[in-house]
Amino acid sequence: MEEKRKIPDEVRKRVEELRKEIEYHNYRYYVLNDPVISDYEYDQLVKELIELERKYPELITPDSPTQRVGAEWVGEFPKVEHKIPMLSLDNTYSYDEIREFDNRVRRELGISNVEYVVEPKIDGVAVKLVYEDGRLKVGATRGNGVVGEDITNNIKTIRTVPLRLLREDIREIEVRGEVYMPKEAFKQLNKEREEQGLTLFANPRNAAAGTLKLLDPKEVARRKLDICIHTLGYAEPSIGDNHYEVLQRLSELGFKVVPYFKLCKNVDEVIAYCDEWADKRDEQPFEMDGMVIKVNTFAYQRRLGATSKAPRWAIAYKFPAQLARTKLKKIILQVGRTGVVTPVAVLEPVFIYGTTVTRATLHNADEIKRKDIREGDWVFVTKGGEIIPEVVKPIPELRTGEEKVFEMPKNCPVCGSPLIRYPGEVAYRCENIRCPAQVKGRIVHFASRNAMDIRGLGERTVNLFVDNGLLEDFGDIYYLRYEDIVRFEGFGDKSARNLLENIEQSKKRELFRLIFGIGISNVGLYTAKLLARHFHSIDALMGAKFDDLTSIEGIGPVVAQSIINYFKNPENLKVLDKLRRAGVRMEEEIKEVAEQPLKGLTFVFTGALKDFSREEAKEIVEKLGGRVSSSVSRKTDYVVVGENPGSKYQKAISLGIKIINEEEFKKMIGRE
Ligand code: 0OW
Repeated sequence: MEEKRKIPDEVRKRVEELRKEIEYHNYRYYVLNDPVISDYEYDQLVKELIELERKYPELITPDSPTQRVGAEWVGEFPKVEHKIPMLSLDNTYSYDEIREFDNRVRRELGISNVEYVVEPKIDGVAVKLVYEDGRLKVGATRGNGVVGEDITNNIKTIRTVPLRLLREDIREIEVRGEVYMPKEAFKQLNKEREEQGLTLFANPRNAAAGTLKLLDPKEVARRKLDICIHTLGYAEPSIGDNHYEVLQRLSELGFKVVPYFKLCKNVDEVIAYCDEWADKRDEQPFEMDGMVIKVNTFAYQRRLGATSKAPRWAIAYKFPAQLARTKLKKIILQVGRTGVVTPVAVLEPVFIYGTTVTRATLHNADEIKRKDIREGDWVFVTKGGEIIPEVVKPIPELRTGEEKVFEMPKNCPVCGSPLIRYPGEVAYRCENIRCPAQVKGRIVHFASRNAMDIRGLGERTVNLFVDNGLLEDFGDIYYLRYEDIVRFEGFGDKSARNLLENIEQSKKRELFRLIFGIGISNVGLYTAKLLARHFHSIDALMGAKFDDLTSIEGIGPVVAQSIINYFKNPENLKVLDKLRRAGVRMEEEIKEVAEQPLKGLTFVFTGALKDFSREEAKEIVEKLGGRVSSSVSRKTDYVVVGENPGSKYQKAISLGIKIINEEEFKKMIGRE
């Protein structure tokens, strides 16, 4: 066991003092742009700390200001699971859509007025920062929203990321923010790259994303990234019960929060502020593609919950993107799997935002009437960052009188059933559950990639099978026979067998895919995962009462009622029964979920553990799918530090390996 030398207390004290003081001056200089000491005095503090850490390397910790720019990383960035999913944002492109958002929010909350916070939407890369006892532990990308990449080493090089907070009474806190490359730094970087004959970055966002993925923190540090913190993930203890207050607390903790955030008493103030910003964005040092509008009160945010993609308590308002002009040839109607009828504009092909556009959404009949869009009109089309182009407005001056005013038909264009429009809704719906368009839409959804993922059962094949009476619902999929399939044009022996094999494989999919695939309204992918993790089987979900459902974090009353209604419908139960009889798995293999929480992770132990011998700890790690190594390398995921750690601890620090103590290790193995 390595002997641990005694370090004089006054050295420990001085090192701590220096770290706190340097961090504070960092904050004053980089975040507030308001230093209170000269650069020379600041440099003396850093020099003294470097000298003390050189003499006593065992005092070096990852959050020391001297550790901002670490060693080069080798191989893949480790994966990090987000305790709370990192959601993205739904977009709006007009003030009316902002009003619609406000109407929905107030309707769902059942209150007459809601306060919002409006802030610039910085065009960067979404990241999260996790602090424990005021020290930075992890910096990670959003990834797919559930699992991101650990890029702590690169995040630490951003001068406006505090390595330790200005207050240490915050036990645990996670914040979300946007890493961006300031316009000036972007221009400078592309100039350099041009001189070196390298490819140029298309925009600051791509430059920031590319930089964060670099393996060498020194190169990252050189590129002058910046960050704005905009959302609290969680804090223990709480730092406020509304967004506006929390942004102020975060700033006091040492974060650079998103600038120019404003508390708006109602939607009119929100729109006025967005309008004010539409032409102010060009003078900002950062790229911004719009504004973010958030319900201010956290209790209301919790009640509104989230969809699979985005919170229901926030939206982005995107500044109008570039417009293009073309002829609207005709308006066609698309009937979706939920029966919603969407008018779509068929356009003379037009090039916009890097693609040729021939279709654009008209959203709904109200929009067409409000904008007075007619078939045969010349129209302006926009295509923001989103992929769905939209018809913005007609050009009446170019009308010849031949144009046709659009009227929503009384009946479904596919099955002829009367179209219904519920009060307070803009959508027209075909309510005929047997409408071929809905039947097809439901089957395509059931077989889609995020649901049961049945390759070869896309829109074209589903249309063919439904039109030829092979499929009436997604339950029939599991009763398709080889001889039924092979007689169709385009299906040879091999493709028929492949399709049947893919269908057979899909019987064993994870439960969340089935819950998402059966198409319960308002249950998207994220909610399906919540429900699968909570109920573990379709039967348990079917038996859930309203209160069981709303007691789940992220499931609001609207979703709960949709689930109850779905399982009350005998048609749905009939189809579920077909699936069950065909052997489709209707429950989660609980053991699979629990079995391998440490799968693929490498641990090194140093120092004596209180509750485990080295052997026992090794055994537990291996039983849970992990691996134990005797030496620390870049491939090490965790170094578990017990009493009197040895040189492996230093090595872990110098390599920036994640260091956990015995308590944290016990939490990981479920022994807390
Ligand atoms: N880019 C931004 C920004 C912001 C969202 C995050 C999740 C719930 C609300 O400036 N100011 N505020 C939010 O709040 N998100 C932003 O960016 C989002 C994060 C993920 C995708 C967008 O970049």
